[in-house]
Amino acid sequence: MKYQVLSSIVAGTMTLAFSTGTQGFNSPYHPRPHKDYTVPTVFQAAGPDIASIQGTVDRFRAALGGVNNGNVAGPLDTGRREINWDGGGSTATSPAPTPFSGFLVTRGALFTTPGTGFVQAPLDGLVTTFNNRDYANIFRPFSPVRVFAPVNSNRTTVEFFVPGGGDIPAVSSGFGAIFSDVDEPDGRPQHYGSKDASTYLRFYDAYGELLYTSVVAPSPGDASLSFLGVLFDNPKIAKIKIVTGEVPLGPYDERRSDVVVMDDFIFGEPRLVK
Ligand SMILES: [Ca+2]
Ligand SMILES: [Ca+2]
Ligand SMILES: [Ca+2]
Repeated sequence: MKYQVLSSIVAGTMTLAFSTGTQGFNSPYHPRPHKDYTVPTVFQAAGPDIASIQGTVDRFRAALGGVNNGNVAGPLDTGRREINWDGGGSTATSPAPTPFSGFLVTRGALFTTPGTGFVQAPLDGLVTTFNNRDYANIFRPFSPVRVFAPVNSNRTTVEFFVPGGGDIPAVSSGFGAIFSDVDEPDGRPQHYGSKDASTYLRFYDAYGELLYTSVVAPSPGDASLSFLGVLFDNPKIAKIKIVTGEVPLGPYDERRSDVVVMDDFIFGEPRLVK
């Protein structure tokens, strides 16, 4: 036993000695790249209806790559993927577990939440799922008729994989999402009751380093729509953490808290980590 401990210390020392001056020599790990921070391009819009964000959404699509790769297996070098949560015209209320792998193979995205799962639903399905009649009026889909939300949480994590299967981790150049009824902050001075932003996204690279954080712009009133898209100069986003609203959806009055749901996710083709 004693001998084993000693020999492992010696082995460790020798490894260190060899490493000096031969950076990365025989390393089983990819060396972390030097900081090559570039400011991403941010696309954002908010307003009372679809028309208020449509132009910005379309400009983000074009910037990601004109072609929607649909369910084509990767790896592909160009284009984008989209998830509209509409199930090809479904009006069903569809609960999903966490991790939610329903789009892992077809689009290359895996979703997790600290909550109990997710739901894809039309507005009346939100009413029944969360036992809140207000939800028929305070939200609006961007792509009809279903929206997307975590259950028993306001947090969603997106991770990219190469579309086509095999669970191969991937990175994307950009990610955008549509949100309904982001109310805060409301733009008034703090002492008039404005609050912090309720809805924001954090972007991480393949090494777990935080790349960028941005809040989602609010719009006053009911059933507003907001869009936030963030585009980097090359594929580097491995994961996005999304916080939607101040509290999870549930049977409370939304006048007390800002509650938010999601619609379309639009992202650059998930590509192999280099
Ligand atoms: Ca939709
Ligand atoms: Ca509202
Ligand atoms: Ca709200």
